[in-house]
Amino acid sequence: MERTLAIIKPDAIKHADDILYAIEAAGFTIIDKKRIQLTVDQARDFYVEHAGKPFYQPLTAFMSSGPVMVMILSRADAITAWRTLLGPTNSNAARESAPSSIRARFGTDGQRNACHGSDSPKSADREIRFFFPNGFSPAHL
Ligand code: YYY
Ligand code: MG
Repeated sequence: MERTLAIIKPDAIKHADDILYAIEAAGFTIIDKKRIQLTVDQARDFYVEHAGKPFYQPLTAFMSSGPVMVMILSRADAITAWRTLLGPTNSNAARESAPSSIRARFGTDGQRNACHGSDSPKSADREIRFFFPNGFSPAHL
């Protein structure tokens, strides 16, 4: 089993129940989850790979604009499977090429795209530690 980090972004928190249903229907186990609000500094740190790009400032403002749900998902091939379920980064493109994907169903545009998913084993490891530095604690689920 592989693990990945998922985030339900502020634009889609109102669809959290439907998104959680889609995650479980696709065979993922939710190992841990928590609802939090990021500070702008946490959002900048999380997305540091994009520092300097034109969308970095608006992205980090958006990500800290309201509550998010961060989750550790487990499944065979979880990183790729979750990225596939998400669909393309831009929700408008997702509606063209992957209409049943989460970004097609629940996202708005190229920034407000409903959910995040780690893009590699290295980033999954970093991102899980970023939000769950003390390891996961399934007792509260
Ligand atoms: O991994 P993924 O989320 O699919 O895309 P990234 O290229 O890593 O970009 C991270 C995040 O930034 C994306 O989910 C939306 C936002 N973004 C944007 O606002 N404008 C862009 N041109 C590209 C990405
Ligand atoms: Mg990315």
